Amino acid sequence: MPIESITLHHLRMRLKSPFETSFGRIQDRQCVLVELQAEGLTGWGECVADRDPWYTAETSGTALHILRDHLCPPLLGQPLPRPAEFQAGAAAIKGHAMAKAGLEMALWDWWGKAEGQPLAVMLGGARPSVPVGVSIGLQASPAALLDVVAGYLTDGYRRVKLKIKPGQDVELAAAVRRAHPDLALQVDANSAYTLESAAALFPLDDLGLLLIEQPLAEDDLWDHRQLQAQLRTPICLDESITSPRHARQALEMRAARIINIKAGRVGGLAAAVAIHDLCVAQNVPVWCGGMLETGLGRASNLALASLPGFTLPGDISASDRYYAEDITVERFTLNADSTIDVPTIPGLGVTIDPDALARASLHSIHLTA
Ligand code: OSB
Ligand code: MG
Repeated sequence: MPIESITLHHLRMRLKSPFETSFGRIQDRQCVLVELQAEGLTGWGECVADRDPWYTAETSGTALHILRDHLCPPLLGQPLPRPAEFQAGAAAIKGHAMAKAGLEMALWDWWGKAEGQPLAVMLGGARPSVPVGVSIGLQASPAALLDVVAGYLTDGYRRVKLKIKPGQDVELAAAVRRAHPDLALQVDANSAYTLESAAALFPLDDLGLLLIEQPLAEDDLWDHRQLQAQLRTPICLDESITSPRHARQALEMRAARIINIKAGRVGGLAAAVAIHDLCVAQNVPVWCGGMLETGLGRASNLALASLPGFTLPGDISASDRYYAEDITVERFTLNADSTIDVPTIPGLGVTIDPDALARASLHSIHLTA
């Protein structure tokens, strides 16, 4: 079943409201969709690299380059590989986890459709719905933040994550804690502190947080170990965990007690499942992070989060939290118990709306055998 073509769609999606983190503020989200054609079936994948190299080094531009010039050419005209075969072939290419993950996702989708298997089942998922929370960006003032939190609680979210950065941290978390004494609450610094400046975070230990996500630099496992030794609240690593090997080493080092798993950051769903399995074996809780995905990546995240070790709520909010117009026909909605249903249709279980795709598309690259 040779691959006839691969189309790369470079998208720009308008967020309903700006999203601000310690690394910057965005109003539009870019991503690259991978559309793979073989044997009359189409596999779709989402590469979560954004326009700017702020979260990690990859960008939509580097992903387009690596996909077009390195990852796709060996596949064109060849039999469609299993995800594991593709990863073995791509292992020679250093880095570019998000580019690899986007193409791998399209392979999972294609094989799921070909074999009548929903992605969740292929990955070993067990649950029909998964607990979710909402990730709230930095706001103009503490009062504005309290309003936004109250709005999401009214929507039904029972777990809230606050973005923090130096100068906008303890005061914000304390204000939300005072207003909501029993709320499942956590913070994410996106690597904005150093071991020295992180002393400002010690008062967070008295706020009963679920976790403190990625306080220090992404390549700073050792200093996370030093910081964790001084905090009762678990540190959760996001940016720092780029492979199953790093996950193992971080746990051995006690650099964190919880891991945020994102398939894009670790090079694909296969590596994400491997990290899940490693953490389950060591009794380390994991949860599924988010990258402001379209409906396509959201479907993938829901399938991944249905694995049994994902015991903490994921950053997988309902579709209406993100985009005025998504590119999938299906929309994900929040259940009354702060869960979202896992798709049950073969593959990712979602369909692309061609008109919405065209409206979001900046340009596309069509590769043929
Ligand atoms: O650090 O978890 C993060 C979004 C983009 C890049 C990095 C992060 C995030 C989020 C949003 O926190 C999570 C979501 O998709 O709702
Ligand atoms: Mg994070």
